[in-house]
Amino acid sequence: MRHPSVSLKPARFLCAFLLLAWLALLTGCWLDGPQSTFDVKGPVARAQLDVFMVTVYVTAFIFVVVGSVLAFATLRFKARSTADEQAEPPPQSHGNFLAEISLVSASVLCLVIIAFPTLKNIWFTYDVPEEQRTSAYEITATGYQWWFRFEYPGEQINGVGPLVTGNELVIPASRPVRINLRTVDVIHSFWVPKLAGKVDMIPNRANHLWLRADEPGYYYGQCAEFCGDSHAIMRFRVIALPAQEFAAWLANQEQPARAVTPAVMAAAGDRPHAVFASFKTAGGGAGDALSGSPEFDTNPFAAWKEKQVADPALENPVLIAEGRRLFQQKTCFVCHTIRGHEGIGVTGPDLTHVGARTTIAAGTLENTPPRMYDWIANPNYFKPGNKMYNGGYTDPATGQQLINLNDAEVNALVAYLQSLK
Ligand code: HEC
Ligand SMILES: [Cu+2]
Repeated sequence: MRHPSVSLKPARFLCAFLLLAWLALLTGCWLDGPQSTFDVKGPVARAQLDVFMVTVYVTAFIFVVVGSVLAFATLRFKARSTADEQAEPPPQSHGNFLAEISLVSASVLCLVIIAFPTLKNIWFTYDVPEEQRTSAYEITATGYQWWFRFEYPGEQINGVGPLVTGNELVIPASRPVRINLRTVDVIHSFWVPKLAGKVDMIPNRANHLWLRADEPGYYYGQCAEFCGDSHAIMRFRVIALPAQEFAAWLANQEQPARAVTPAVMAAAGDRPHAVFASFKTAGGGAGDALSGSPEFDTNPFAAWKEKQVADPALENPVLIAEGRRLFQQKTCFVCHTIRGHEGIGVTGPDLTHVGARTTIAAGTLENTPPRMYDWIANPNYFKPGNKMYNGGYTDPATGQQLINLNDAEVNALVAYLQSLK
């Protein structure tokens, strides 16, 4: 006897699958991930979703109509007996003016229905609407293989130039933000699915986009144009803050890097080094797994807020001072800027306030001491081919380590960088 499921026709499987997929879509269980374009949080993303949905409705309508006619014809006119099969085909005709005109008009109508919102939203998403332009905040985002640099042309720091940060873009909420898009190397693409996107960052071309976050929050961004080895983990975050908190954040960022002064050292007294025994994880420096997305204990926005404040009780000034010294000695400073301290490099992310970020390595790892340890000990494990690795760590040809760091040194560097709030 045949097993009942064997007799199920493939068509039935297909139907069942489509039905389940449709149910899943309807109940929304696939649609609220951190990078979902269906869970929109701003007017630009909403306009893009609207165009998408209009297209979905129109094409779904076409699918149902054409599908029904096809199903009807297939069932109604199928051969029911051998006689049917052997019979002459019915008289053939060619061309029916009425049918053709109606089909052409119906298609044109469908396209017009799609074209109206599409054209309207192309204008809308292109630039900040005229009436909001004066209140728009301007930022320049630059793509690097494989991280993002953010510059605030409106915030000039005396004798330095505009404020620069890396990988975490902090913006004012409920206010249009106009983002200039640049790249220093290949084509990248700037995409924050819940807010807006995506627009390419093209060499020698001044692109831009605009977005607005309806509410304060923590949003996920991603490079959306294949750009080499670590393209898939070229991520970033957007943190939207209420006006006052944004102003406070700017004021803090404009400060030079936090220095653990002798006064702080005195206050700390003779705290034992043991508290900071090692940031090294059991995995052995390289981490146990390629952590795809950082998991926060709390929600990421709360985690971000916690990161903004230093807790001197958890800091070891001696270790921090040692880390600052090593940052020069191990040549980290040639690629990274730490404004006010020794770092002056521009080929890597600005680290002036790196301790206040929730992620490192362009949104790849959560910014905790153990994860930072893992990153500094072996950056190429997490981001194959990254420029910190190739430029500063290991000779790609021979595999020989160019900067040798032992555990104690990595610990000190981590303590130092984490103190930069
Ligand atoms: C040859 C240039 C170069 C040198 C030298 C270098 N780095 Fe980097 N560093 C980079 C680049 C490029 C990145 C970005 C990597 C990425 O995310 O693709 C980076 C990323 C980082 C990050 C993560 C920052 C963030 O916000 O994502 C930290 C922390 C860091 N480096 C620390 C160090 C330390 C400590 C040293 C010295 C031991 C060092 N770097 C030496 C180029 C360099
Ligand atoms: Cu990219």
